[in-house]
This record gives sequence, structure tokens and C-alpha cells, in this order.
Amino acid sequence: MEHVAHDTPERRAFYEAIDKEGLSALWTNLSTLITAEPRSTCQPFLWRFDTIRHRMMEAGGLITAKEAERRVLVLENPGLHGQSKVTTSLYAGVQLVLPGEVAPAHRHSQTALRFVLEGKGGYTSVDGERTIMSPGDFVITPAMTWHDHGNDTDAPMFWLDGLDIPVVQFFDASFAERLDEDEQPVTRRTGDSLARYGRNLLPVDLKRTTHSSPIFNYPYEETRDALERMKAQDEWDPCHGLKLRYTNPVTGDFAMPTLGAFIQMLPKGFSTLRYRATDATVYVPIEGRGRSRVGDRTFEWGPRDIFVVPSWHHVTHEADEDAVLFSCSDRPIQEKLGLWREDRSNA
Ligand code: 1HN
Repeated sequence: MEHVAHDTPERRAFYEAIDKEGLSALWTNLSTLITAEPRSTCQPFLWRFDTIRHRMMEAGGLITAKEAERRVLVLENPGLHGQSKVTTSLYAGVQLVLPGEVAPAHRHSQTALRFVLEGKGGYTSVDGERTIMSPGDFVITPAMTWHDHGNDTDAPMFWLDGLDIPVVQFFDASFAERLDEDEQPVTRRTGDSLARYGRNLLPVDLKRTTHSSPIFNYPYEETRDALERMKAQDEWDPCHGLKLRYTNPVTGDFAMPTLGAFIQMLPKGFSTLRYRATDATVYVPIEGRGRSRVGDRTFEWGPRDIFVVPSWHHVTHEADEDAVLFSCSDRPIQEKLGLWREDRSNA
């Protein structure tokens, strides 16, 4: 597929003439349109949480959560500068809600996930139910659900936001509204959705009404317990250690249709075999220390650092202590379109 047609004066004149007519010759750029393998401009990159935290506290002195609507520092992939993208298809940022602040209620067609990095006791309300957040909790705000955040504690709350913004942008399908009130009315008791849908039980006559999970907080306490029990069984995947995906209990599919999220344990001393897949992935270690080789870069990481593995880049992980890594990608979309591929060959 690396065939290139040569330029001649006649051909160049032809290309210029047809350009004015809204035409172009496929043979001049076929090889960049259809590549033999993924060739992303997205780059491997790591952000230190300490650096982000420091800048976020500065931002906290410059603007309130309310005035900003969302006080977020966007994680911009250096290969996609100025585009508010962490990978080609995903947006990510780190959000700060200070004690006493509210991030006002709104909704939009973009789907969002949160992964709590620091602070305990702040809340997110989603469609009338409040959930209290702790580090490691995975919280979702599906497309068009009303959501607002608040912090009644005396310490700042930080979390990672992941959204499918570039995907919605690609389809030109963005809608958004703000509520008149800063906070939406709370109409359901905290813990109601976990009780109904998160205990291996479902309401007997439940009909599937949305594409997303009805659970909107997957508490770290439960996730961590699952990993700890699995660790004792001594069955490791050579490329992933122990890796689970967050699911929609109604369908068994990913928790959301556009964003896939995963949690993974790498026990102390474990080194994974080389792996690559077509879903560019954002990783957030929440416990432990280690390093990952991504393409030709090596990133040393600790809790709350954030790093990117672009599409089809080889990755290996190594843990110096028992480590737990959260990750997210566009894998649900790629799977539904028949595009997702992985490569476990270690040649
Ligand atoms: C959003 O709604 C949140 O609700 C965070 O916390 C970040 C970035 C772009 C668009 C909407 C939130 C966002 C966002």
C-alpha cells in the first residue's frame, strides 16, 4: 500500500485545475488515507500528579468552580496540541472542587467518566441521586444525564474526567443545556441505584431503556476487594496481570457505549509481556509504583500519575509493589464497529 504516484508538470496542472472544482485525485494521497497499520500522531506521554495538583491549586486561586462551570486542566496530548484531546478519540482532564464549591448542573450528549484521585466525601449528583466519592471510585455520567458536583468537606477533591468529546465532535452531534439552579433536586436516596442494580440482582421487570449502566458509582472498596481475592488464586494473564472491565449489569456490556473502563492489578515483581491494541488507552495508577514501556518511551509511575498508550504502540508494565491501574479507552466503539484488534505475539 506504500505506492506513490510521481508528479509531472501535466499532472500538477491537472491537480490545480480540479482543486477549484471541488475535486482531488485519490492517487496523490491514497497511502496516507489507507495505512498498512495504525499511524497515530498521538504520542506516548506521562503527566505527574504532583505537577497537575500544583497547577490546579493555582487555578483554584484564579477562578471558582462556579464561574469556570468546570474547573479543569485539560490533558493535551503533545502530538495533538490545541485540540483538547488526550488521544485521537478521547478527551481527559483533571477537575478540582474546593471545599464549599459547587460545579453547576448541566447535561450534554457527551458521555463522561470520573476516576477519583484525591479527597473523600465530595459528591456528584446524576439524574436525581447523589453519590459520595472516594479515591479509586469509578463514577459515570451517561449522555444527557443531569450532573453537578459539590464538596462539603474541608479538603479539595480531585478527579480525572474522561469524555468522548472528539467522537461526538466527529459526528457533529453535540447538544448541551444548563439547569436554572446550580444544583439539581435530589429525588432518590444515596445508594439506591447500587442497591437496585449493583448486588447481582435486578428489578424483576426491568426493561433496558438506555445504553449505559444504571449504576453510576462503582466504589473502589468493592473493586479492590475483588482484585485482592483474585490475586490469591494465582492466575495471571501474561499481558495484563489481573484485568477486569467495568460493566453494565443489565447487558453485560461495557458500562457505557462509547467509553470502556478497566481496572488491573499487577502484583509486586510482575512484568507483563509485550502487548498492543488499536484502542489508545489512558492509564491511571492508583496504588503502587512501577514503570511502563510505551513504544520507545519508559515512564516511571506512582499513584495518580496519568499516562497515554497510543493505538498500536507496544506496551509492557512492571510493578515494584502491588499496583492497581485504572484505564479507559474507546474500545466499546471499536468492538461494535468490528475495528478493534489486539496483538499478543511477542516476536
Ligand atoms: C463536564 O461536563 C465535566 O461534568 C467535566 O464534570 C469536564 C469537559 C468538557 C465538557 C463537559 C463535568 C468536561 C465537561
